[in-house]
Amino acid sequence: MALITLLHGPNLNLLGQREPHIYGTATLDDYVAYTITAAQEYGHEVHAFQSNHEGQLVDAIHAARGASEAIIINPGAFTHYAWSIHDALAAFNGPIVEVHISNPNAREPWRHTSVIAPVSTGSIMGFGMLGYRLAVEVVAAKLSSA
Ligand code: CA2
Repeated sequence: MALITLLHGPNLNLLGQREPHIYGTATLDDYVAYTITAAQEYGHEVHAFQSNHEGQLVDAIHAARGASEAIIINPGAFTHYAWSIHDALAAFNGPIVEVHISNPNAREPWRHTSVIAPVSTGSIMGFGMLGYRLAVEVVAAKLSSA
């Protein structure tokens, strides 16, 4: 059994309340429950946290060091400019999966840059909630081969 830290960044607490044409109608609780269910299929546990504040996400990544085996993170708009999150993730030992509900590369040019991608094991984007299951599968495979 491994502990996976699941992190969500700013505005993702509004999922299901606005912009359903982009993000669908599922709520953040739905995403978390779905990820927990997927992780349980591999015998893994999920600790989920969402914040609208960059420093709180940095703190959560620090807390995951030595406590969690893997991180799945949707940093929201912090993806595109939050170097403090990049640096915190760089100090984490274990698989890191960057996940996005939409495909930022198919949207505005400013979303095409991810400062998280260089310190991630890999990125999954554009597959909605399914992306979270794919992230769990990646983590499970990486941990079982570690
Ligand atoms: O597609 C994703 O998962 C994103 O990380 C979502 C971020 C966006 O800034 C990234 O470029 C891509 C935005 C999350 C905002 O979520 C809302 C959800 C409902 C209503 C309003 C905002």
